[in-house]
Amino acid sequence: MKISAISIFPEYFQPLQLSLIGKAQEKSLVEFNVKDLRDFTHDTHRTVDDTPYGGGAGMVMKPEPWGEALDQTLTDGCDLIVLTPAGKRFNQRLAEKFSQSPHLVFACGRYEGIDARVTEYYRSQPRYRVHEISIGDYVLNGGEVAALAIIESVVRLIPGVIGNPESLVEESHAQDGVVEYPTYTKPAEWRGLKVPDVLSSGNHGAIATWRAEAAQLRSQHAERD
Ligand code: 6GU
Repeated sequence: MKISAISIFPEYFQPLQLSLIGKAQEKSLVEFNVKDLRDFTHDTHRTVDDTPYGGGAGMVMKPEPWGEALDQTLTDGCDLIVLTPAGKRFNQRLAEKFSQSPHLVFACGRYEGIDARVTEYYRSQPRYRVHEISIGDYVLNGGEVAALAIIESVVRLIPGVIGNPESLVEESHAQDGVVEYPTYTKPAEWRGLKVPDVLSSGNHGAIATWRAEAAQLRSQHAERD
């Protein structure tokens, strides 16, 4: 899979060289590249934003640098992911869908967002799929941190990235909104707290039942959809 990101803060993506994702790159399972949006400006100040039509606070990202950057980055059949708090809420289903893509392109907006014609234009191009995505109901200064979260959740689903693929089946959210059961390891007692007896019983049926019930309780408590 190819992953591209466009941002005015390309250094944000430095952590992708670490750990799991770094290894996936070494194994050529993913190829990551990041572009600086300011490289697609033509004025001495490398301007990427301007005041909003209609007035109001903040600045809006200009369409021209985004158009030039995206024209040079998008490929036929790619998924363009525009990060915005106004987007569709990201979840494990979308992570699974994106993990099937040949090429993900992350457009990281800052300030009050990107001129709305940018998504409108690329949506009108049938060779691209455009997704406006949010990672939750809170406001970040820009899309970079959201892109990092999405990239990590997607890359770990690519076959060969995770050592034991069975861990992907049981884990939290793999089954429609049900989170994982609580887990324990040695010692059997820690600070007066004991590991539930059933887990040492050797009774695999009883263990499975206990885990299913504990997962249900946890899911209700987490109040997820
Ligand atoms: Cl994708 N961007 C910004 N700026 N804030 C967010 C977000 C994205 N998702 C949640 N909050």
